[in-house]
Amino acid sequence: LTRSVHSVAVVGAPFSRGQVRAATRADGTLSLERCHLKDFGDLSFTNVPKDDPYNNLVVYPRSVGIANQELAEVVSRAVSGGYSCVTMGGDHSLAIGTIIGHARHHPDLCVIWVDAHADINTPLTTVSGNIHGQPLSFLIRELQDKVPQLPGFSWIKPCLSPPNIVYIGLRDVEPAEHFILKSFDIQYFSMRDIDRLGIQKVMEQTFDRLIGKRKRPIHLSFDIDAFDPKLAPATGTPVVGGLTYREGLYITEEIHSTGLLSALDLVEVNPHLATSEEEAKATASLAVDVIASSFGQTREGGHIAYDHLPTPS
Ligand code: 5AB
Ligand code: MN
Ligand code: MN
Ligand code: MN
Repeated sequence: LTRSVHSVAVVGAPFSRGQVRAATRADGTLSLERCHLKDFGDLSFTNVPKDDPYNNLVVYPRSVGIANQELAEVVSRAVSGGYSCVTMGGDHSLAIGTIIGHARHHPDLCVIWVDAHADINTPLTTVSGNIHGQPLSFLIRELQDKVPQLPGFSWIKPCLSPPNIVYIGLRDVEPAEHFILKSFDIQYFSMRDIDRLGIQKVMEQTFDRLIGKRKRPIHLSFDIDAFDPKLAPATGTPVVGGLTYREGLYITEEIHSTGLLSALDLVEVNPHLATSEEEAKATASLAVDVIASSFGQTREGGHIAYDHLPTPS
């Protein structure tokens, strides 16, 4: 009987300046079977006053920059302390800080980005101006000659290369983003690819690409809007035609089975955008399922509490 125990750090990052509308941590409580949880609390971010848009377009650059700098510290502390680090967002701009913080301790990490969106606009290609649609552009080394330095971003050191990133779930990719994915040969499995291959082959090919040659730590950046909006309505940028519950949990079960998950972002859960209490609850509990499944909760059950059966007397 094996009882593998994970030490998991939980960081709340109720950060929302990477987009115009607010996003918050899903829910106060989280408990995971077979895991030692250490709550690192909710970070309180400083909103920089007079945080004027860059180019009259990109909103809150200084607030996003400083918040991510603080978050990177916390994540790198957690990971160096031997924890797998779960960050509950908050909008997806926080992946700038979590990935940089994670990479300080594990420079060889790879990223699985589960999302309806590619989040790889540069500050010069963004149409919305929201930084939650841009985080990957600041992280990829090979892209830096196309990325201007935003105020508040001078501390950032890009730490990813195209071969170490795989997307799953894409279905709303802007033209400039598509150009970037193609010209840098970044692998993605769109919803169309999932329809064609099935989620099992998608996960096989994901691992072939990322850890086939060499085992390395996995950073899973999971945007709840990857799921179909019927399942995850309480999010800022829902897109029809998303992952089913079963596809989503298959992804996290397979990632858990690698034994390589080292950090997880669960982002874009925003109870304020729910139109009813049920919608808010459904989205939050889906987020909890994603986290639990990433750390070993299985749909088939487990016999951890049983090592013998009761005998009739
Ligand atoms: B999310 C869009 N591509 O850049 C943009 O939710 C959407 O973190 C970004 O994936 C969605 O604003 C950001 C239109
Ligand atoms: Mn996203
Ligand atoms: Mn998204
Ligand atoms: Mn395990």
